[in-house]
Amino acid sequence: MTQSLAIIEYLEETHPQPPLLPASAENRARVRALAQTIACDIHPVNNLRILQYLGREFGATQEQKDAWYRHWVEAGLLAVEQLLAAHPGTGVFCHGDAPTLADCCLVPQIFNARRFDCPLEAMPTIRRIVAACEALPAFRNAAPALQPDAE
Ligand SMILES: N[C@@H](CCC(=O)N[C@@H](CS)C(=O)NCC(=O)O)C(=O)O
Repeated sequence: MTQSLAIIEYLEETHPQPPLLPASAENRARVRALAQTIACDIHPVNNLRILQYLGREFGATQEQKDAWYRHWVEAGLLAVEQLLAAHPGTGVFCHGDAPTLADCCLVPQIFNARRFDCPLEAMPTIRRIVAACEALPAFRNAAPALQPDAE
């Protein structure tokens, strides 16, 4: 099984409780849009193979690769911040007061942003939501370092 979003949707279908998608089609569209903004717009251009290609094919230095990473992550996360801050559906979490598919995508992207020292000061809503997620054992136990294959 491949692709994070497909895997999460599979888990949602096979383990419907607690739900990671809201009850109404409109709200599901919002949650999926948030998740896809992260998984499809932000994540791919910052993946390791892209950064390695920039170095290998164009001679980009580490500093230039870091600048690339920060530019695209910051631009993408600022868009997510706007989607969250401006919407009445945002609650303790990205949508409402229980975690959804959107939070499942946001938390690892922020883990990655911290790893690359990407500034998050301009994203207060994201920081608040991620703190709420990180207070939950389910998110804490999913930290990369705690996985059996962590290097
Ligand atoms: N679109 C894929 C992306 C998977 C992916 O790229 N995973 C990262 C780790 S989070 C990876 O394998 N990076 C290594 C690389 O870029 O070569 C998904 O959502 O599952």
